[in-house]
Amino acid sequence: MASTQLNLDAVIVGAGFSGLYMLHRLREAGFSTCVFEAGDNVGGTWYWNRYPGARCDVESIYYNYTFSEELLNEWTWSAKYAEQPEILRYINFVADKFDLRRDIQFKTRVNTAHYDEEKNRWDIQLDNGQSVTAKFFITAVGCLSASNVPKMKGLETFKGEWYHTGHWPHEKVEFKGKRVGVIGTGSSGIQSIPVIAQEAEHLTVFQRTPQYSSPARNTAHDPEYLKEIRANYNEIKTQMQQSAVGIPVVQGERSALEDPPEERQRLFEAAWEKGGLMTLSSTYNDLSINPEANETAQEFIRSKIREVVKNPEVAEKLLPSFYYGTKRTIIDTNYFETYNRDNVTLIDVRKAPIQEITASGIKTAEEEYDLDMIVFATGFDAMTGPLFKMDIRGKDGVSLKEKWAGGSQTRTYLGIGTAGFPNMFMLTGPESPSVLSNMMVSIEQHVEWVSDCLNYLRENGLGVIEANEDAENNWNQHCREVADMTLFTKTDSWYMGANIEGKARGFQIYLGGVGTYRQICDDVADKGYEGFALIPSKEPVL
Ligand code: N01
Repeated sequence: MASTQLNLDAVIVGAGFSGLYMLHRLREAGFSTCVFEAGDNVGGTWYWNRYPGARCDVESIYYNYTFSEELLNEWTWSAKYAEQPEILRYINFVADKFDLRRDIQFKTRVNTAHYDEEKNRWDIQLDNGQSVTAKFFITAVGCLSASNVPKMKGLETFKGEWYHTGHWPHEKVEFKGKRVGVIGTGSSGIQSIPVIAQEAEHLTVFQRTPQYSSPARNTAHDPEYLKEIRANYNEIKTQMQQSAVGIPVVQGERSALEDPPEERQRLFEAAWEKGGLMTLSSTYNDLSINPEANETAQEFIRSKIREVVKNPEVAEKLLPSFYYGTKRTIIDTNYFETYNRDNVTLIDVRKAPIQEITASGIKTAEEEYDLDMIVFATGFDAMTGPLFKMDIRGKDGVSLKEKWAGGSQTRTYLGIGTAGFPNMFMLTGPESPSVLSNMMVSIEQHVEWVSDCLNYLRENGLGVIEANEDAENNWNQHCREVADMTLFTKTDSWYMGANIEGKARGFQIYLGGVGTYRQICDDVADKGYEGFALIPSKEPVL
């Protein structure tokens, strides 16, 4: 980026899927803008999460940009579920195609972003000492980008290698001949464990909460199938946008309790055989809201685990008991089968908690395990974590962290704006559908909404847009009410902030569905950005 370009219409933080598209849209609309990105290349989540086995659990045909027909026709996904290197190649392809790199400053972290009410500008300090001012401050920092390495006594004394899945090295990590320990059995652990087990001399899995997981049944794409998808993509795109979670899903129309056990078993078996993210959870319409219905799916998966895992004691340790679907639904390739290998040991750290990391491994309340490598698949400080990594201050110098009281009082309007922080937009922010949707659909919707909004402000001579407190309180209440109608809020999960020590509990995702959400956002815009205060510009800033 040219060093003279320090006074911008918009600063965008992050060069993942959302930041790249935001850059493209704003540049096309004639706004001066720049992306600041901590990594040395594009990709965001897919740049950092390079751990073995990393794949997207949303089918590749739905997990791409849809804004450009040309782009859709130029890219062909090799498999039903794309692996991380292929997704990263795709993101690089997009960055090259739209010549995005010239407005991205890599290896640059935004440290602070302070709103100056007098000047109506955001003052942004970068970690290289550079300052930038911008009319608009747009965060495209992702929901799961602040890695969580739990505070464990003695980690600094460990003589071996250790990695977090969300910050995986760019060089190949060698497992061969090593005794590897993996802590964590969420999506990242469940994807990486089978792959590490194939290479490592021995793998010890430290599991705190057993998880429900069902087979992905990944396959290479049939060219004829892709041809058909391409021919019908407009219709598919509409279905994605109007759906509940951003992928077209055939949702069962009756309660799990309406069917006799044999029929339920038949449908669950069919879903298990078919594989895929929403297949099992969509079999019936009440698995996420009715505890008794949920129990039928729980028991079905537990029976599958007992069937797959040969050692009954190990199988017993792997049986989950929380409400199915209330932690992220996981699909896997040979996860439970991995526990049949001779070189894999499962340790229940709920029963015997990890006490400390020693120079030579991990010590639990029962035993000490010698390890050459520890892999932390321990997740993220989700939603608010990536925003709190920056010192963001709105009117009167109030920081976002103070306003949201460290996360417990998180309040947004539509998950896009928050009162007291004028001209700041959060792409896939807290209280939007974000992580409980196909992120690509939610990202495109937010980016398009924000760029339309900036165009509207410019066309109408408006200089300030700020969420009203009333509107945000109502939105916050609505989000909570919708979430409380489900079983999601009954489980300790990262959705609830429960995975981070000291983080207050609260459900920060809008569960009303991406189709409904899109309609709400469109209605707000159609009504002249109802719920936002709009103030005429004192100067022709844009
Ligand atoms: O993280 P997680 P993740 N001692 O928080 C355990 C997305 N994603 O990186 O459940 C011992 O789900 C923790 O135990 P518990 C997806 O949205 C998508 O796997 O808290 N264990 C849990 O088992 C996903 O949900 C893909 O009791 C500790 C694990 O670590 C999100 O990212 C792939 C511990 C953390 O699981 C996060 O997934 C990967 C401790 N002190 C990720 N602290 C796709 O396929 C934590 N744990 C697209």
